Amino acid sequence: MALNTNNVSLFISAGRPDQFPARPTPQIAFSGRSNVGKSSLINALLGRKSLARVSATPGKTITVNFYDVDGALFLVDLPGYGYAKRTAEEQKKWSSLVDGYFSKNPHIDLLRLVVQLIDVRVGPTSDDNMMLSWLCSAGIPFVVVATKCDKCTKTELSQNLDALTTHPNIPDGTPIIPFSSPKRIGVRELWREILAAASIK
Ligand SMILES: Nc1nc2c(ncn2[C@@H]2O[C@H](COP(=O)(O)OP(=O)(O)OP(=O)(O)O)[C@@H](O)[C@H]2O)c(=O)[nH]1
Ligand SMILES: [Mg+2]
Repeated sequence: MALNTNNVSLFISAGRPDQFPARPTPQIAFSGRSNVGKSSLINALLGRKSLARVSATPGKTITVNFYDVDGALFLVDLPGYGYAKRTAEEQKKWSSLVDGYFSKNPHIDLLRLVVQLIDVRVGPTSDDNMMLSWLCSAGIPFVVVATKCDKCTKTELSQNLDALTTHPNIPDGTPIIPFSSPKRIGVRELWREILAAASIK
């Protein structure tokens, strides 16, 4: 691939929409419930152990993190939803930041793909369903990544992937990529989707 994925840094950890980068660089956003494995997946994609912070206590960092890959791509780690122990104040901050990502991002025109993570053992939660139907109605291109597939037996995995394929909120033809961060399953397939969406050869 033409992209040097070793040349990567945290561009900004934005706590407010006015901190989103003005630089016109294609963006790939990662969405999912808290603890689904977004930060781990970004580390796996970039072959790093701890570039994106992986938290034992979920949902505590409420920021939108922009990782700059070789000056050509931003990987955007959105704060996870569905974290029950959030205070009302934290929940408000979460909503305004995630809404802000889509409505106040100066380069939302450069959002090429949303990578929607779903825990393959759990299947889509009600929050996941809300996100999926919103992505469909907003016409934002997305792929589904089925995370933590190392925690399933082969039979469970194939049943759960089938259930995703036929899920009413996941349109026919949506790529569904089984993924495991520790085992690096799906890394290549996901990069292929990302590079194609960002038109990077
Ligand atoms: N077995 C297994 N564990 C995983 C996988 N991905 C993430 N985890 C674990 O799940 C927990 C949460 O992972 P994170 O990557 O921090 O999840 P997150 O979606 O970024 O969570 P928030 O930042 O709170 O929204 C950590 O304990 C990870 O080690 C995976 O593919 N397989
Ligand atoms: Mg995270």
